[in-house]
Amino acid sequence: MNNFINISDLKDIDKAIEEAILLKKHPTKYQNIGKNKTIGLLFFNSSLRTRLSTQKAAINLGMNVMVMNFSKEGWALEFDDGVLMNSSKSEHIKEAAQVISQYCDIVAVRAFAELKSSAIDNQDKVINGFLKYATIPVVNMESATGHPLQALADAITIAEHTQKKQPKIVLSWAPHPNALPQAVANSFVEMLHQTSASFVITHPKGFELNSEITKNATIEYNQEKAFENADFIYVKNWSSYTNYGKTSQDETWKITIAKMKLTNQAKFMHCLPVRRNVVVDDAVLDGENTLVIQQANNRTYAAQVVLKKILENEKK
Ligand code: AN0
Ligand code: CP
Repeated sequence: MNNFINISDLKDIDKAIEEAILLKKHPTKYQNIGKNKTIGLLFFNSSLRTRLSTQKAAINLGMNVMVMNFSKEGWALEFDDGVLMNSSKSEHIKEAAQVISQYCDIVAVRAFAELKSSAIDNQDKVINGFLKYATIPVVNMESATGHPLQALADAITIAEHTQKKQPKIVLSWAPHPNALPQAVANSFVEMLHQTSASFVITHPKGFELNSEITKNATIEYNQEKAFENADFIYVKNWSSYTNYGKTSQDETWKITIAKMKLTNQAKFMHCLPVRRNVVVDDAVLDGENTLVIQQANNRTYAAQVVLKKILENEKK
């Protein structure tokens, strides 16, 4: 594997999950793979889990890590070609990516959707700018359209908590005060498409995800109906794709104990950060069926599997 931009960059997701579970048992077994190699982690947005777990994964593989909060510390970058750079942008991605490629062996990038225009966000200019001009492998730490490291960690967590070949997984929208990207939901759906799980997406009308990503997935507008017999409830807010960037705080969609009781004692999942009692009630988040802390732990092994494959330059 050279770059990790989408979950489909993994040749075999089931094998990657197995390998991650092995790495979890012996995290420092491959400490020589990354010896004298450097990863640069570039953040255009805030992070807790992605920053620390990717750093931890690289350390477990013996790599050196350089972290840069690009939005605060870097020059403002221009991503369009052929522009007259006489405004606020000081440096073009063309130079920046080539320069970074001389200092690092892998570059990982976080750059969220701006949620102003789907046409612009779908171009995923930041990660694609790095892909175009960097001469080293590029890893997606949440781009405008996807968060595949999260989806891989979620797949690992689900595998660890079910014996079923076809568990019922529900991706449920939940309310939020801010307009949030669709990236986490997109990658979760892309990941589910690659597994044998049966899944349902539930959200209010008008909150459909990009139909190219959901393809022929089942969509159920009645959240309570969707929850029936579920083994996993994966919760995420996303702003509207069709009415791009519009949000909703409709509290009838909040995750409550009463709703969880409709399920097959389902496990509760969320990528974090989560707003308590807005997205989900304390009683659910603090209950015995929550997997959120385990999910965050698996971010390390998801990243470690990906970095290991890149370091080994496994052919697709
Ligand atoms: C981000 C999002 O929804 O994409 C990051 C989640 C991993 N969440 C927030 O900004 C709260
Ligand atoms: N889940 C996740 O990506 O968390 P951070 O935004 O804290 O990295």
